[in-house]
Amino acid sequence: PFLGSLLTHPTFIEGTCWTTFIDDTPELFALVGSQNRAQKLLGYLGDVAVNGSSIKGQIGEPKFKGDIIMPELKDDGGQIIDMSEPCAKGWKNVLDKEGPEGFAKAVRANKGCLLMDTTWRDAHQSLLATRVRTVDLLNISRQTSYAYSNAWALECWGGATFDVAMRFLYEDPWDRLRKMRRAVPNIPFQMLLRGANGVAYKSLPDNAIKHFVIQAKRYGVDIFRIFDALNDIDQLEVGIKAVQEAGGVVEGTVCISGDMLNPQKKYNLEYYMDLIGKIVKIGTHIIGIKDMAGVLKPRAATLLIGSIRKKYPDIPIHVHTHDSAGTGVATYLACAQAGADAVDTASDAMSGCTSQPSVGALLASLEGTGLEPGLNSAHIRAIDTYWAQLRLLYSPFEAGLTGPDPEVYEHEIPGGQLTNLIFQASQLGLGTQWAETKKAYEQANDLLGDIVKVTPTSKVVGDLAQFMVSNKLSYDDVINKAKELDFPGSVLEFFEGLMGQPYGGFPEPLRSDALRGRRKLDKRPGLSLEPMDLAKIKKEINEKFGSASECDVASYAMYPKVFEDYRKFVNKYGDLSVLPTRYFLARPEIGEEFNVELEKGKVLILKLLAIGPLSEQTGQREVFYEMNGEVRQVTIDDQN
Ligand code: 3PY
Ligand code: ZN
Repeated sequence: PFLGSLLTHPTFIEGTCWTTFIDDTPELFALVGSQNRAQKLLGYLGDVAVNGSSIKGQIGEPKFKGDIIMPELKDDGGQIIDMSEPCAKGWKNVLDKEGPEGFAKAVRANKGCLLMDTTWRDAHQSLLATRVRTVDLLNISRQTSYAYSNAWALECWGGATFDVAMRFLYEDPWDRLRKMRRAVPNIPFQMLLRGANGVAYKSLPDNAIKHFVIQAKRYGVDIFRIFDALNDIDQLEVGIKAVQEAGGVVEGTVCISGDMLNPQKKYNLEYYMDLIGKIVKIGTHIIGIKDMAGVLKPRAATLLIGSIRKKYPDIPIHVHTHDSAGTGVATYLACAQAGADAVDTASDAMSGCTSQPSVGALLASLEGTGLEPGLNSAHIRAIDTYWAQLRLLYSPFEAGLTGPDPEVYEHEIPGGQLTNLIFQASQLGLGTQWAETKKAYEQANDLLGDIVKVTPTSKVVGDLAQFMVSNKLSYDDVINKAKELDFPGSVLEFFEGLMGQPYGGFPEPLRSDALRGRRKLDKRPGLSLEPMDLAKIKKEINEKFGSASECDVASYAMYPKVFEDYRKFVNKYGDLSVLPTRYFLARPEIGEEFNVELEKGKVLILKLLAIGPLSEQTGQREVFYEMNGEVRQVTIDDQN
């Protein structure tokens, strides 16, 4: 069947694009050894049956046990919409026809304030430790292509989703991108790119960033939100240039820090306008405003967006906030009224707190203002019934947030990190130290010179805060004992200049005292990094794992060890992205039947029959599964 599908594939017949054929059509190549896949899958299922899930960060089992009820969308006459094909209407058509400049023009000419849905990226990064799997995105993709057909974009890739996919979910992020793209052809896709860091935690050689962006554009990303965690323009420029060269839509982005209206704060209107001026000069199609902690209050938003709108009447403004303080909708309303072209929301059940503001709440708030986003509220609510079920399915990754935290105006912890820190504190049994950690975070930020805090600099501040709490160090202790303290690695990397240059410079004498003779970069790190030998990487991956695509090279360039571990896992257990999440995270009941569609048309019907007794000699157990009517058995090491 493999050779048959290959020889009759149109690309093969045309004889075009041979070099990218493996990347474009991995499913054909995945068929090789498909007989083996079922047995590998049984190995994973058997392991979960005996030892439970080993997914990092998972606490307990999913609260959702039943079958997910899929929403139907109805037209104005109450008829169920035929969704046998994805929706064809949407802003992606404008972009593909008119290019990035034409897209920007059309957006400026649009009267309403468009919405970007972040449910597929930032919302689950901020609420569920980035653990939502490809299968659960694809299952709702058809409905999403209809309900969000007039959306600015779906934010669905980049940020932490890239490494978490490989590291914790054993999935290929590129495979996810390709599959999403095929499933949703009509809505632009947006990703989050950390400037010169790509999707990693520190700077990479420029050629690695360019190579990464070329693959991302090629396999489905349209709009690139490019930021730098210190708003370092030299670092930003690397990302912007890479996207310009790849032909993507550039959303050059400014990160918001602190209260702009507080005269004591160093990040004020003048600072932001100056930075935006530099971004516009390098060349951006969109101006991105990234309020990663949710500290942009409505009045500040009116001033900032109003000023940008006035100075740059032709450039679309796209605003991103987190609802940590509970003020996100008020901020967006202010942004829309001051001239923002698009803002970011999440499906209601995946919104609020550290995530984006709720789409339903914003739609209601914009009603009758003349700034309506052009989405059908009933369809959006229908999609949300799916996400309400998914939220329960992923309950093992909840941080236990109970409500808004207006203290964010003081500690300024970004949404994604806030949930992470709460989660870590509760896992370490440090729940009571959470209030202390927040205070220490504020002090750590002051010690580091009041820096912009977002991946990766937010980790620097978080690591220093945890270091202070666990070693019982006060603000003054850190200053006075800096020459002897064994600072966390991330703090030293920041002081070395490996994350770029902070606005206003590094704090002295703390920097020198902490570094104690280590190097101090005063230019962007990429200038002193040798280009990566990407051809050599490809050859080595091929030798080690038997195949290597350009996407594999890009994954390896960002995360060599994570990529290798992922490939080893796949060699052992196969591609698990097709396994329903319930059985990925927990074992079924004895006798419970479920299906796994290995590839189109190849469905396995599985039933756990029994888990055998522990063998004293080997420390192993036999697990018995029924697979398409036949009894199969796997031997599993009991780790308990
Ligand atoms: C990321 O870099 O992953 C972020 O979400 C920053 O806000
Ligand atoms: Zn965010």
